[in-house]
Amino acid sequence: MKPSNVKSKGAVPAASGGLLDRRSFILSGLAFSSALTVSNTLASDNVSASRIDHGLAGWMKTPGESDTEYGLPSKYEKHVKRNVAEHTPETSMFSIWHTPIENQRGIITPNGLHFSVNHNGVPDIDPQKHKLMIHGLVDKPLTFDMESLLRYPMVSAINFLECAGNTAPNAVSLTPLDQTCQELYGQVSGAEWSGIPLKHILQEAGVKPTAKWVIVEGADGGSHSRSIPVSKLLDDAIIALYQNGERLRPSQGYPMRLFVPGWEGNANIKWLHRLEVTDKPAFTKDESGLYSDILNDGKIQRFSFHMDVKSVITHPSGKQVLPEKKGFYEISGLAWSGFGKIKHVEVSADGGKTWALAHLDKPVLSKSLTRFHIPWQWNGDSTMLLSRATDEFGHVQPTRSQWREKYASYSFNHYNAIQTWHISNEGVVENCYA
Ligand SMILES: Nc1nc2c(c(=O)[nH]1)N[C@H]1C(S)=C(S)[C@@H](COP(=O)(O)O)O[C@H]1N2
Ligand SMILES: [Mo]
Repeated sequence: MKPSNVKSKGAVPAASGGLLDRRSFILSGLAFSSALTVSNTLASDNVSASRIDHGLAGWMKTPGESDTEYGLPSKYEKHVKRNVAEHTPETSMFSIWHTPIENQRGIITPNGLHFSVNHNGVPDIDPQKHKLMIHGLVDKPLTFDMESLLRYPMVSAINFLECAGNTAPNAVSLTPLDQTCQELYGQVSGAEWSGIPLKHILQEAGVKPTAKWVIVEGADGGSHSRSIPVSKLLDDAIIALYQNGERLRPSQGYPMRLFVPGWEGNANIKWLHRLEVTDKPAFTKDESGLYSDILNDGKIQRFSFHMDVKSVITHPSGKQVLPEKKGFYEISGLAWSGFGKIKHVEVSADGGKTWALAHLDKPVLSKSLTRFHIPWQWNGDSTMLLSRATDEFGHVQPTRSQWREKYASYSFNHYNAIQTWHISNEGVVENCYA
């Protein structure tokens, strides 16, 4: 039976456009399956051995290969890979690599697919020779090597990381670019980050009462650096040493990085080597240049640390083609907020006229990707799919025009407007402004 033949008898509509109430959908016991039916001949008992053998694939008849020391994805999954942004070719020192989020399920991005933004290339750091120092407005300047850091108590949390420039094409392009979810939204990833709470290090060094800021510097040639308020470092910031259970990948800052949950990617200094405690921000090139946001009235928003509430439907999404011209699909996507937890996600299948609440997968964690789903019976007409997230503090995603009103026309950071995917009656999914 094809998925389009879902018996949606008993499933209650959740909004117009074919969105179904997920609970009633599951309870209605719809035995939908896209699997091939097992032929009666093969399944029956008195079938001859040779006929069964005929149906067996080669890998069922011989022992397999030996395993490897460090596992890799199946060779059949080679198409699932990061891509590098067109305007930052991989040969350049400044490069942006996107996570293929339309291939991801759940809320954790595999380490090899974590997005990456490198302003000065990826340094090759020998952990034996790498040092972290803290100095400035402290009682006791300190230097740590890897061995001493690895002995500190550690914490872990699942958090998203998003570049302030994620989805910039939709912020600045006057017409919607026909791009994939990876190209438009691939500068966000989710991981479990483990490391040492910054507060332990600051307490040990003894922060002077006049200290308000810390200038955090990376060991990449170019000394990427940002000023971070002491209050954030005492709150939930960590020196991350592990990412999804293994030591950080070089492109994520091996052997250590600053991780400031919910704050713009740029502030999460990779290849961390220096913390200078001060009473004022340094206005480094990396915070006064690309990462100050120009508002519509020409004023500049100097520090915009939090990543605002945002969501995107990943299934289906840009440049995909729905395999059946009408029928059942499960809409799924990701939502996140740099302020805290996602409270709810609404989905529209009629261009924003009516909305239904999507189901949120557990756990719904603070400052983490949150996976949402909603069943959809598509009638085959062209339509528009939208998602709109609200966080626990009541922040709601703006429309694109509301977002545009706030910022100068060439401003592209912190774009978090509602995404619209247009579905043609041929099932082609395309980025669209609505
Ligand atoms: N030292 C250093 N830290 C850095 C950068 C950099 O170029 N150098 N890039 C920043 C930017 S712009 C982002 S979005 C995040 C990306 O982190 P990721 O590469 O682990 O995804 O790292 C930030 N930290
Ligand atoms: Mo970034």
